[in-house]
Amino acid sequence: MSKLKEVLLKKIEEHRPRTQKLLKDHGDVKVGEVTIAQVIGGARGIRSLVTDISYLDPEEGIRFRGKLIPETFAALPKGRGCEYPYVEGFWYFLLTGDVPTAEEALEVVEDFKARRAVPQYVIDMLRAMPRDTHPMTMFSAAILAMQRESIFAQRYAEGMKRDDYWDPMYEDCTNLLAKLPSIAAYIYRMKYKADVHIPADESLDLGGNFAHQMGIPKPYDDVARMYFILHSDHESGNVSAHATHLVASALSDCYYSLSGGMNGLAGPLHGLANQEVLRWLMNFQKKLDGKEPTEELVREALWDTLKAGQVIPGFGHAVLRKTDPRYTAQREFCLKNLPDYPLFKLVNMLFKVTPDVLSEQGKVKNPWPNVDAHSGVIQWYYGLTEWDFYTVLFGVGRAIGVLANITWDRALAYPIERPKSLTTKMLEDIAAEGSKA
Ligand code: CMX
Repeated sequence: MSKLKEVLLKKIEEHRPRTQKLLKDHGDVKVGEVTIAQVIGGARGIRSLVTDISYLDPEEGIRFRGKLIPETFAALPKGRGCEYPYVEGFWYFLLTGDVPTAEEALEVVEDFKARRAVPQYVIDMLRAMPRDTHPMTMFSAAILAMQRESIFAQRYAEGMKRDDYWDPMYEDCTNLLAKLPSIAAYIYRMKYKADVHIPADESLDLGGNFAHQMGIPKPYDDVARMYFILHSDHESGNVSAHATHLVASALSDCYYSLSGGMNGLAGPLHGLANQEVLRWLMNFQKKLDGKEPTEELVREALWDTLKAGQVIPGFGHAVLRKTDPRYTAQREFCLKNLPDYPLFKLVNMLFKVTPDVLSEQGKVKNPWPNVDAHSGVIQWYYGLTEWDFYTVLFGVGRAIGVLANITWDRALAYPIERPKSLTTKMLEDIAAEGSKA
């Protein structure tokens, strides 16, 4: 058994009694109350999910296993000459809560390399799809196509003890995660780079090999590591995490589950917002017709978007009430590496103007930028200008978090999800009772 699996098993065995005790001794204790606004309003704020892998505080932003983004970047082992940690070491960290040593992280790097090869039938299937298919559709289809590889599904069919579920789930999740960057790079080069492909380089870690297979030189390897880690996890209630967890709760394997999660990520209110930001910026530049952008012109364009009944992509959040630290981390990268880049300056102008405009409109609970407001700028700078690919990058990153989570779902035997519905008439009756009281 690998070191990572040994540590994970120990953590699972230590954790199980905590969940069992909560259920057995305190199952009736109330966690909160639910209002009609929450029932109609997308379950916003209802506390009904458990994860120890990340926690999102509205003011402070995300913590991965208790660590803020800068603390995470600082703590994890990095390759020689790299500024950002190994994604594989981050996987170890998310799964176990322990910061791996360089040696432990490198063991995972080697394990991922051994699992990296993409089956030929996945390539054949991608090639059979019309080339104008959205890259997220291709990505999700590729994940689903590999379901026949599932060790969990096989072992379940053979009859396996519940306590053992986590093991084949871990194997499936690791197999799948190790292949995702190569699948993404294949889709990218097939669609946008004249169908010319670059074989994997066995000497490289996940981030390094992704940059290599994309055909983008250094420091894009570090950009990839930063990007995948930043997008990995945002606790469990966001659409991609929740969808993955929901599908997995039926004991569907990780191929079915992650494909479901990716389909949610592909929505414009979620992960697709990063491509929408670029579309907005490019339309704006086109309207400028060579004129220098000014704050006044940005303000006008923002109001045009709002008046047309559209959202400003990259701004607002269901939980956060401050600027997203994932935005700030990317901004800091830009300040260091591309401070004078015109697109970065334009994004800065949006950062300055949009919160005022959204506050003036008076609808949003959070007028500040989220992660998607910034991601396109860095990609564009390094030559990745095909913005409809951006959500696939988000997807590779998001997979790290959600696959770690569903491995733990199996370890703690979380049951099938099944919230209860009400009819509108029932809500009206509850409302009438509430008004009387
Ligand atoms: N532009 C215009 N209007 C916005 C807005 C924005 N950026 N953000 C929220 N609103 C509107 C909502 O549509 C809602 O309007 P209605 O009352 O008419 O329905 C109102 O403000 C209140 O919404 P909220 O409670 O502040 O936000 P929600 O929790 O409902 O939605 C989110 C959150 C992210 C979907 C929303 O802010 C949004 O649509 N943002 C733009 C798209 C985006 O950037 N999505 C990516 C989020 C991060 C990610 O998941 O990747």
